[in-house]
Amino acid sequence: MNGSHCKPTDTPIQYPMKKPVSLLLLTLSAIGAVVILGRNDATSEEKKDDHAHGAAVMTLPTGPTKRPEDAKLYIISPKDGATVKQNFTVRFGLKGMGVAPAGIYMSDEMPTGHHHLMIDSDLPDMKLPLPKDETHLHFGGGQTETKLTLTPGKHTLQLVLGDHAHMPHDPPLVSDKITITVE
Ligand SMILES: [Cu+2]
Repeated sequence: MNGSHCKPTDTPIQYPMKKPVSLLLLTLSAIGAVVILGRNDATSEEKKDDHAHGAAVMTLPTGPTKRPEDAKLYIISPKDGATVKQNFTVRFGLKGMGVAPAGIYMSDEMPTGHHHLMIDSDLPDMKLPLPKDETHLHFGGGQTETKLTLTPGKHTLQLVLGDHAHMPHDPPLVSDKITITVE
């Protein structure tokens, strides 16, 4: 195992930066609704969103965000056991819920979240906001894929969905952990 030297490159993580996020298309597959939001950034501190078309004032829940029992989180690619080049793309799959940027809470009826990728890591405490470091990547802009560069050898990847406040849902929605070989 060679887990200490992994680092993402080209990762379009939005939240530490103040650059504009253009229109995000949120396909809420559970409901079949399509909602278009424009946001300037994706920080959870942001209280209001001048560009949210037709969105009412959001009342954020205080406890963990409920999610549908039958929602599914999975890594589309690479496949478990795959061999990949040092630079490769990871594609995130989510069924039964929508993807929304960090800071966005739609409603109890419209559960959403954003992706978190655990690299060579065990699951963190599911009752706390997900950690943020080079092995716990947040995709607070609502991204559904990323490019990674990892050192040659075996690595594990696992997704955890987080809510508007980077908290795992109730119950937590976690993908299978896959093992890949970087050549
Ligand atoms: Cu997050």
